[in-house]
Amino acid sequence: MQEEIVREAAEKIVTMEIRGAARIARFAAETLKSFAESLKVSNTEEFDKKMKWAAKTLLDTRPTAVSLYNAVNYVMNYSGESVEEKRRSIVERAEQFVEWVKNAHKNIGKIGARRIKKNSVVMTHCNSSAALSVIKEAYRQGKVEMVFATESRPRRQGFITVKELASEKIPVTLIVDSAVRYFISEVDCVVVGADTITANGALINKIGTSQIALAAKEARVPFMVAAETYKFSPKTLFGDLVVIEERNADEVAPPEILSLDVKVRNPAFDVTPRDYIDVIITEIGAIPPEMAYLVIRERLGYSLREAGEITLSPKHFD
Ligand code: RUB
Repeated sequence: MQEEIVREAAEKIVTMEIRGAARIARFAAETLKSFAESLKVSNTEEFDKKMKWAAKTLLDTRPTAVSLYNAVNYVMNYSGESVEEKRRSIVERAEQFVEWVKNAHKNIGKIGARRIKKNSVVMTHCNSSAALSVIKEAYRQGKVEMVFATESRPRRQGFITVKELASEKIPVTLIVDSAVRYFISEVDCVVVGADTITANGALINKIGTSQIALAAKEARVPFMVAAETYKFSPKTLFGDLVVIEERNADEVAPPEILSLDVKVRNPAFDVTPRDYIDVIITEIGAIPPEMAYLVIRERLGYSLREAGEITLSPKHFD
């Protein structure tokens, strides 16, 4: 069954075998491509219907990272008169999106590294491929002395970060999330990734990010966000709020606690207002958070003028 390609991919995103906003986006684009390539249909209506189903199935996996929406939206804006033309268009668009991801990471590394001073101690949170591009490039340029990586409860993505840095011989210190303020005075700058940047420049990222931003502001430590332009949310321009995913209680507490009459809540992300952010490093430049609207307009093609007319869903899965 060709549908299995999509069901299996969705399962990998839900269970977090594939995780992190950029990886999820790239994987979704690649999945739509494989599904389109495998589809055996007799007419274009059937083709469109199946592609819409695949798009929706992928979108329903995790609600917070807008990169998933932007990836699916990009690929699903395919064109063509025949099944073969449509298929080719999807393959092309998916490949273009994957290139976007790869190039964005390279440029973000270069641009972000310029903002890091010599002999810096850098703090990061969770596991962000974009933030790590900056840190690794700055290290290559001899600017990073050491990295503090938070554990990032409950899923401990900090372990992935320390493994990745250690494998490149970058000095790294693992700390628990609650030790951030204890160590912040030893830090020269914070670099984190993004799941979503809203039209007003707020950051949505792994739970705990906003506490780090608060501690950084209090200690006057620059707080930098590494975010590719497909992390900016066109939907927020039209008033949509970002949905914060709440995951299962068993990620937080063991069975003996869950069996008690105790409520457990497990939000996966939080919101850092723009006042706490010094700069957002995108692949097209280092911008203040106040410029988020311009990125959405120039790079993603949505503008306020169109608010009355446009449909935010891509034309093929309305
Ligand atoms: C991952 C997370 C990352 C962003 C950015 O959350 O919050 O900081 O997704 O990562 P989860 P990247 O592990 O729950 O998916 O820069 O790789 O897109």
